[in-house]
Amino acid sequence: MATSPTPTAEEIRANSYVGFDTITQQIEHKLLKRGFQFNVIVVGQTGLGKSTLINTIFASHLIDSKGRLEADEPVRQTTEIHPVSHVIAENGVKLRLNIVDTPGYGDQVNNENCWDPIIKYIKDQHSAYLRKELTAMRERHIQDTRIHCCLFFINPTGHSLRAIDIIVMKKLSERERLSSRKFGMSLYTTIFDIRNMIPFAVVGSERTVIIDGKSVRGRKNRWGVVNVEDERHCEFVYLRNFLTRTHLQDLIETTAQIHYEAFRSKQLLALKEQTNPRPAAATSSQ
Ligand SMILES: Nc1nc2c(ncn2[C@@H]2O[C@H](COP(=O)(O)OP(=O)(O)O)[C@@H](O)[C@H]2O)c(=O)[nH]1
Ligand SMILES: [Mg+2]
Repeated sequence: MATSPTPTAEEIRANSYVGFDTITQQIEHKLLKRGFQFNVIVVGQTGLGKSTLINTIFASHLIDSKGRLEADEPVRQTTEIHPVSHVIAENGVKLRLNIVDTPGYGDQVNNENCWDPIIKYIKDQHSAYLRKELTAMRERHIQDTRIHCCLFFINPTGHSLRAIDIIVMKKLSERERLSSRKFGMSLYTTIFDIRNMIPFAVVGSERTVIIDGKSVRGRKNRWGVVNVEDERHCEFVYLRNFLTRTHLQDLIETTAQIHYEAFRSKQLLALKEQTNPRPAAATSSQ
């Protein structure tokens, strides 16, 4: 908890303590009451360890290997994109997670256009937010389903990337390029260090193993044991720390202030154009 400096005895005695220094505590109180929202989409072939990694990052069993929230939920056979919601808490801080699985992505022989539902899903969340924002009696706090982060899984074959992965990564980053050109790169500068590390070579596990007498999350294999949280074994810690400990707020803010803002202004300008078309002469002079 942030603490504001307590007034000194002298300040109180002189009756000069006003108390506006408590505004930071007031803000914190309000934020804690509301909680935070973080929306992640995971993209990658079945069996690459998407569900396991999400559960490892948030140290909770949020999704099972079938992409279900509860074990008694029917197994989804379709390739429909379906978010699961979960509230986790740490030291009084509530985090509502929306995890969007993309079942079946890249599993087919013919994967043409398999990225369309993913791109559409991301765009639809922005449209839904804009619609809610534009109603006359809008809610004070609009429920946010806009995707803050996309975890893209690549098969660690050691061979080059699959053509489909390159296409999809390009499609996903087109949105980013578009908006950063318009709004400047300032918000991104902080993440350049991490960009040099991408892709992360990570191991996920929900099981614990004993290493040097300590119980850690890890995996046993033919060659020994992997401690997920040991930087000498894999890069899980770098990814987890980036997502939760250093850039959670930055990812949320970048989505709202850069990606959504670009989407919003484009939509509103198009709407204005529709309702109030420019005279032909002005258009042709462009
Ligand atoms: N060796 C290894 N196996 C993993 C790893 N992550 C998950 N698995 C295993 O791979 C299988 C598929 O994992 P799952 O998380 O369901 O993959 P998803 O289909 O991409 O969601 C399961 O048997 C996991 O235990 C990993 O980092 N290393
Ligand atoms: Mg899964």
